[in-house]
Amino acid sequence: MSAVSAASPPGPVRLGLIGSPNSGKTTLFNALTGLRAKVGNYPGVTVERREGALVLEGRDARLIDLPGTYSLDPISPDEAVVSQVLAGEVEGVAPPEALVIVADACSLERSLLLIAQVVAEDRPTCLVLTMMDELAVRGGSLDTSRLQDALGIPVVPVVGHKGLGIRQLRVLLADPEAWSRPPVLPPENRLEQSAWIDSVMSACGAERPDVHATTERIDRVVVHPILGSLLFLAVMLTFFQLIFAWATPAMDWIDGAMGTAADFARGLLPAGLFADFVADGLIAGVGSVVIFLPQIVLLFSLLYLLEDVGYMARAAFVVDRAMARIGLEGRAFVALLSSFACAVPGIMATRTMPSPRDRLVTILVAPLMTCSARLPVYALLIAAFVPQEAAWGPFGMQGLVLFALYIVAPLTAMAVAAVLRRSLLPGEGMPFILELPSYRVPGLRLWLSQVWGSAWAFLRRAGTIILLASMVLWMLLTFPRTEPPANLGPEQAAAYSLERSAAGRVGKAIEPAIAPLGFDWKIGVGLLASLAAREVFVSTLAQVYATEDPDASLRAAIRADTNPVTGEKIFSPATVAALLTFFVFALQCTSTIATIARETNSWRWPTFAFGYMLALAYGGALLARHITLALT
Ligand SMILES: Nc1nc2c(ncn2[C@@H]2O[C@H](COP(=O)(O)OP(=O)(O)OP(=O)(O)O)[C@@H](O)[C@H]2O)c(=O)[nH]1
Ligand SMILES: [Mg+2]
Repeated sequence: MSAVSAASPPGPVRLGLIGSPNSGKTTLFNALTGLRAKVGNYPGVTVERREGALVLEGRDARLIDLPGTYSLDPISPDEAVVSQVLAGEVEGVAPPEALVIVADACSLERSLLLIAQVVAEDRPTCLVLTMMDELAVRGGSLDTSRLQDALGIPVVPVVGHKGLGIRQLRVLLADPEAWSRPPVLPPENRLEQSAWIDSVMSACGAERPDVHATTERIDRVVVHPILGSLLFLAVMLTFFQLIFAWATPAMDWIDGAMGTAADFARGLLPAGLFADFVADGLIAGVGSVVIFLPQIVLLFSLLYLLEDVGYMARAAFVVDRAMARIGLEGRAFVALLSSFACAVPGIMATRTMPSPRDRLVTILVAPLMTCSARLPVYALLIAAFVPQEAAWGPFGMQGLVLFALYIVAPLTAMAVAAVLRRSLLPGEGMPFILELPSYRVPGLRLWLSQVWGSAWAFLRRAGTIILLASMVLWMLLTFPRTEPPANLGPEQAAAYSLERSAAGRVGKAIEPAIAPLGFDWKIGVGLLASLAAREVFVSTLAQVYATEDPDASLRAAIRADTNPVTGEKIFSPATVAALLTFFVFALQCTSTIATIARETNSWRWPTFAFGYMLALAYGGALLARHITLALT
């Protein structure tokens, strides 16, 4: 155990991780701290500083994970974070005392410029070489002790995702005061730096690795102009098929369990308002959303698998080529792809974009991407109203509709981006400079922990925002209480009281505005509630229908609901089409609105985004309704 020397500053030693994008910094950060920061096989995953506490050989330390950067001269907001943290310009954040450079051993030469700049900072610095496994597979080699001599700083080889070399690294990191320092600092002028780089490369006797043969072979198909696009479509189609095909049994099971829980609560509690609150308010509300856990888990399992393998970066490449005329650069597609999970990290991922205008356009269209909060709404309506039979070869109708909903949104986003480019935010698109990573066999542990993280985030939302919304809505749907006339049957009596509740009255009040879309006041209440978060639409409908008939499943209840005056089905094909379209386009998400406000530093842009998306949603829903009416 190394003793803390008297000269070392008080408090934990601060270590900063610096390196090129996709070099494995966050993987190391997670391995050293035991945290679960987001890792992915494409450049630009980390866009913010993240700190973690750890104990190194008995000494307290703090490790700072930083966004990837090719040099210390920042060209984009995420890269600027690195220079700001180094210079101690971030308020309340002490600069790191020692720097840990992380470099991909397979592309050491391309990291040497950054290494030269960081070493020239003249702080204790060490170098961690990641991807040593890949270097060996690709027939390259590197003499780390000669590299250490050439650089004058300690060098540790690791295989980050497997934890190899981490123990030695911990020992080294515990004592930065003892790290060797170069006798002469690397040059600061670019020209001399390139002479310096050559000398380091020859001094360490590096055998440059061959191109990753498997990657090259696979990419001949995957990024091929025609085959690549076809493959992309096939991958996406299969993706949505699986989400329906595999999730159903687990969903039915959860559905049953929720029903049992509600019955159990009713049996336990004395009949009355409180029992209604627990069964129809809490269990029906939260349960109706939790049912979609299997689909969420499947969605993220497949998404992370594609991402970890390295396919997502290719998908961005293929889509970018197909959309070359839009005027958005490749990094925008990476941000838009992550918006498929959730627009909030997607919008934050735009920090990798150097051009402020490109970045703004991307932020404004990112909420159109089909985020996972839409999935419960789509899945409910599709499961209830789209027949299950096979429609097109192996592809079922339900999966196809889901695929269509997922694909319409990005196409619209491209169109909106093109319009913004030609009107409010003109400018030339930047060239595509996304570096395609090697294909990698993803680690099971990483994959499971990513999926678990997302599943947990979904459950946490259900336990917080959805639970809160369910409580508030139950009150609004229950009070003020109006006694129904005695001659009504139980179901009509419930409907009578519901219509006269606070929520019912608001729904009735907005009914004229949404009637052209075929929506009644119940859907109106759901739409208003969904402004907080999209899934709340599902929990609200569940509560509305549970009040009328606690025994029917939500799916069955919305199928059966009819207009009391005309006797027509409320959820007619035209209404369902309009409703799905509305959810494709509307910006019903307070977190996204807040994130846009924060990232653009104004309320103008979130207002603009909300407005144009509402216009698209209303117009699109109206169109969808009339097309469906004409067809049926
Ligand atoms: N084969 C191999 N893969 C690794 C190693 N270390 C990390 N990876 C993988 O490399 C990819 C990138 O890892 P990250 O830790 O996200 O890289 P990063 O440097 O934080 O990337 P940015 O945040 O985008 O700058 C992931 O798919 C990791 O699983 C390693 O030593 N060997
Ligand atoms: Mg990272």
